[in-house]
Amino acid sequence: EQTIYLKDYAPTPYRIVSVELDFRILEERTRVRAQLTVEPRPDTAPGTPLVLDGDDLKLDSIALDGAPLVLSAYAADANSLTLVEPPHRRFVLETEVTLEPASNTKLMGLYRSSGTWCTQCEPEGFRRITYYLDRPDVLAPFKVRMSAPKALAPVLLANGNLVDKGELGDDLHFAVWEDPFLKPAYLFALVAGDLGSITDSFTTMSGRKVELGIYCTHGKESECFYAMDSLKRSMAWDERRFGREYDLDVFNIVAVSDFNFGAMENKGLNIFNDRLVFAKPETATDANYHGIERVIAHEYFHNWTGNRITCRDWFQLCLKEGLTVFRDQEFTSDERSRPVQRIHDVQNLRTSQFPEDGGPLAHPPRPDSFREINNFYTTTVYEKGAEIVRMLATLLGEAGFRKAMDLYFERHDGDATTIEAFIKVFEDASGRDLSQFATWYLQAGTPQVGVSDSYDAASQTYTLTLTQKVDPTPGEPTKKPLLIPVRFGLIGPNGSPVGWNGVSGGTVEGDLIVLDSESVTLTFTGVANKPVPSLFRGFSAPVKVESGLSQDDLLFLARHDSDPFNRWDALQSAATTLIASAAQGSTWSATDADALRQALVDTLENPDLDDAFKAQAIDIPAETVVGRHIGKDVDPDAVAEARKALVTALVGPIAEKLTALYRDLAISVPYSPDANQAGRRSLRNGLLALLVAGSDQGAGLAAEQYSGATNMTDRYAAMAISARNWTSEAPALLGDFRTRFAGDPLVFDKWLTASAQAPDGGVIERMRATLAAPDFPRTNPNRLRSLLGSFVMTNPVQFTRTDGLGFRFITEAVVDIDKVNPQVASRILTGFRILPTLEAARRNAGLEALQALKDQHKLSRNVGEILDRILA
Ligand code: HT7
Ligand code: ZN
Repeated sequence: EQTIYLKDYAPTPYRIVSVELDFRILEERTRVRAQLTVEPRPDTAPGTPLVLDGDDLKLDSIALDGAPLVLSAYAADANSLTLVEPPHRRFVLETEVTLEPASNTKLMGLYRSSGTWCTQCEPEGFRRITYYLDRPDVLAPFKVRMSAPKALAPVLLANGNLVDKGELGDDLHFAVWEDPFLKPAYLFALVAGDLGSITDSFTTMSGRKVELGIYCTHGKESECFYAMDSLKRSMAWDERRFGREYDLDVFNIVAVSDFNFGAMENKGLNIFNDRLVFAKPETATDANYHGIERVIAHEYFHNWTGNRITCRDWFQLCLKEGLTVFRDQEFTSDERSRPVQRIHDVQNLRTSQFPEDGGPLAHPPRPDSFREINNFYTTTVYEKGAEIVRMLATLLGEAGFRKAMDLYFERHDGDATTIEAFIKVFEDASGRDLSQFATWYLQAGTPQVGVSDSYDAASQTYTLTLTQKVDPTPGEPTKKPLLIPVRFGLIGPNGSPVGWNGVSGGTVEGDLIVLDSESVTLTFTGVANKPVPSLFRGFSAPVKVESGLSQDDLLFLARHDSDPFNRWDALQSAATTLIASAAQGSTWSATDADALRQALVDTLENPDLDDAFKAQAIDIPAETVVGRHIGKDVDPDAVAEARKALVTALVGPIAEKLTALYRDLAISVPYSPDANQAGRRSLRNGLLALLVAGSDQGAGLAAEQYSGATNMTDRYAAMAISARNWTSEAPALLGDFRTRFAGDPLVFDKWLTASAQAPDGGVIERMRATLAAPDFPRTNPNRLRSLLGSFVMTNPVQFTRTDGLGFRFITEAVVDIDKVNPQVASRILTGFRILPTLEAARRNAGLEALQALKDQHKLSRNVGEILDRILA
């Protein structure tokens, strides 16, 4: 199968001057007529063929400048349309194709979701709608006319501004939308359906009024207000923080039930997975509200970082995605709590990106080859991409970063550009040489930073050595040293900061060490007392630190570090180390457990810390995080057992205290999704998780909370914690939840997720039965991911069973799903990236299941690529 290489990039020989599309939508089929005004580029040789992309298309008719083309002038098949010898001047190419959106289960191109016609074009869906130069560096203005039966589709939407609408005969009507901004085809969107809506408006900083609309299934309008509020706050924030104003008169969002991803930033017409729009307290959790706010912001921010400035080719994906994730993280940090958001984002990075970067699917944030671009919408491109932008912000400082971003918007507005151009902007704005820094984009793998230090009391000299190394990753046997910003502080014996007079041996800029070679030794003079170093404050770089700190030093940092991130991290490291060593055969001492317990109690009782932070601090690292820390020959049963034993040891002596605290944290006022209330609930549910895993009374408390809950956050937490610990009440709670919310698909997802996390031996049989039920919606990505995605990613005990049952359950499901929706199938299969970390029996059982999948089935390019990379 064909591999595509970045080095082969060349501009198209023809440019598309403008696009006019006419969609005639009828119940059974949609006819698409495209009029493309095309011209050769100045350096294109006469006679150069024009090759347009297609995918699963059948050409009905073709004309050039109004005259039908003779057969010898073109060649068309499902995947391309070639004009053999186009005129060497501007011309209009007109094509017609017929689509059957209802049978488009891949959910790319034009498809129907619960009756609504909608599109998904990123990255290569537009070629499933019409023959086109379907690549991000081909920018054109689009005018779209659409007609449809009024009864089926009273709402007709596309990008840009509505310029005409009216009635046609036969109960049809039409609308014409025009987008004045040049855009790549991946930002095209169209929606036609019978939808309800809510409307609002936003006045921009220059005083323009923008009409805002959110469209949804009838009856769901009242669940869209949090999304609307998030949108307005995003628009205001982008003006305040980045000086970016919205540019069209309309901004519409449409919620659909069948969607391959979270949402899509189509120009002026964002399309959303409905799980990221709908919210009401009885059915949505605080985490859902948080997710809605974040993704609404993310897609809105793409208007500048993605749409106005887009990518030259798909290798540059993290140009828009990494930067936009950074922007949405900053938005949430400003709207809620910065330290809590940072911990949240780092937890996410460590549970998803680090495993990707350390396994068979590792790739650089800016890859240089792929077989299937859909497989590269990864946590490395998104979340590591955001960390790289964050490091730039750290290196340049707030003002320097803003200056560089201003230059980026000024210099590249209207461009389809590259990572190199982005870095160049930062070099020009700051005067810094960022050539070594750019390696972060080009090299895979998580750097490991080693730390050693010594203190000489006589000379009051403190010496700190930092080393870096990156293990080989697929296709990259040797690694270059990176430029790593280390934000740091030195802490004295009484917990206050320790100063120094001078430092030599490396670059220190204020509170930042610039680690730019394999080893740097810094000598600090005038250091009055032996300090404990607090390194990578705020997680200033996406690295793993081998701090060499003792449990005592870690717990000292947990109490005294002025940096909240490092306080949290110190507790996590202390707990991870204890669980990992127990899982590998040693046991912790009673003193270690006592000290960690005391640190947890001190954190809980500290009046200066907020509830959301405390919740994160008492969250004992998940089995998957500990497994990753161990790194190889992992036995998930042993990890689970060690984790359970540690929680029991920690909780036992303080169960009464924790229960009292749990009870005190009950909220008596009506539900609000705000950060304060959500923080209080998360702390209370964090305590519940400890009590259920580590005490006898926990299971009963969870059951009590479940039945008394007045909101979904508390009800879901009680059920999910019970399921994860497989308490004797868990089956009844799951059963009640399923019937109580029967008929609500987004709540069904929650049931599927919690069910898949049960660690008992019966979970696979139960999941099989769920999947086999005749009414299980087999084509809906949310349902499939909630069940299978959460099983592979968060239930290592059952997924990696030595008898191979968990692995085979997934490969069998992947075969079925692949026939319907290859994108969903390949994403589920990525769960097998864990194999190299497992002990031999499990690893071999997993490899056997994968080999059988490869040998016995014809697979899509999506699944084939992931499979080959894991098996390589
Ligand atoms: N830029 C969007 C990516 C996306 C997508 C990718 C593949 C298949 C379907 C998709 N839907 C949306 C979303 C984003 O990052 O904002
Ligand atoms: Zn994005």
